[in-house]
Amino acid sequence: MARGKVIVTCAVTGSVHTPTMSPHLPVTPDQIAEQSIAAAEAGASILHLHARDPKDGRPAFDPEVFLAFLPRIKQASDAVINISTGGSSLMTLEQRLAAARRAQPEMCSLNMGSMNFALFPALERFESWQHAWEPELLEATRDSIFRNTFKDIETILAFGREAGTRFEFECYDVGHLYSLKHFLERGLVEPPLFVQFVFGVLGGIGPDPENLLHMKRIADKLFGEGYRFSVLAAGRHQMPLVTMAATLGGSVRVGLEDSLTLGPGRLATSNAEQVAKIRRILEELSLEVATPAEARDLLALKG
Ligand code: KMH
Ligand code: ZN
Repeated sequence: MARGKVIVTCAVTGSVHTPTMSPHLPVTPDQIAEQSIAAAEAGASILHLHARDPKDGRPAFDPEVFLAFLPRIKQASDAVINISTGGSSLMTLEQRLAAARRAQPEMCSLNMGSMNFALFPALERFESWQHAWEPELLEATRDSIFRNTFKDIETILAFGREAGTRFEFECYDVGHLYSLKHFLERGLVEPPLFVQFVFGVLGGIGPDPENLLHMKRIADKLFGEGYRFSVLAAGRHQMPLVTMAATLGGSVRVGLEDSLTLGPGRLATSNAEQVAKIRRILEELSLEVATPAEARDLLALKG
């Protein structure tokens, strides 16, 4: 029975970390494709994907950059492709949607509210940068908003209805669960919902175990049997909180988008290394990992 299985998502590169922070962060299409395929081979059944400018690793939205790696991943693996519509907080909504409109994937992320989304604390941790855009981007997040208005969310949902794309609903605080409930009541989203609880982004809910229990308690109340939760946590909180999620019956997201490390003071050398680690933990806990086919079935994806 797939119902009790854990869906492992790997978020391969994101737009939060920058090349100076880790030499292992994939940035070129080749690197993104290779690391995605290896993550799928290690046990990830969903690949959450962003693109980067191959020249300097800057977050990118051009669909052509996505198309330089998406077909390679699809050809080499059966994993579910999940394209970010969050992009980066410095992109417009249409920039964030451009690749999804073009590729019409099985799944996209959908961020459930507007918020501060700060990267600037990382400025203190590095003395020099490989590229001038890195400190500039981090500094810009001091005075920008990750904009996801109700109308923005409706626009992305309308895209999803047309494309047959379902969503990873990213909820960074308890209020975002109530916003999702609002869309459920309006009939604009349908169960089974895949709700990603996001912990540890500066501007969102903190990475405390009590917060995970509270998010789950409220989501259980709002969505009952009609949802499946997954957890991602930023930085060093990643493995402890996703492990807690799995023991509570949830799914997990790992990957270099969310954390560059494998453990304290140790950079992960690839996305696959993090997938392999959570897989070992899950197996030690006698929890089974869902295959891509089982994930499609559990989340009612178009396949
Ligand atoms: N970087 C994560 C905290 C998105 O791509 O839509 C959130 C994220 C957003 O994955
Ligand atoms: Zn993302």
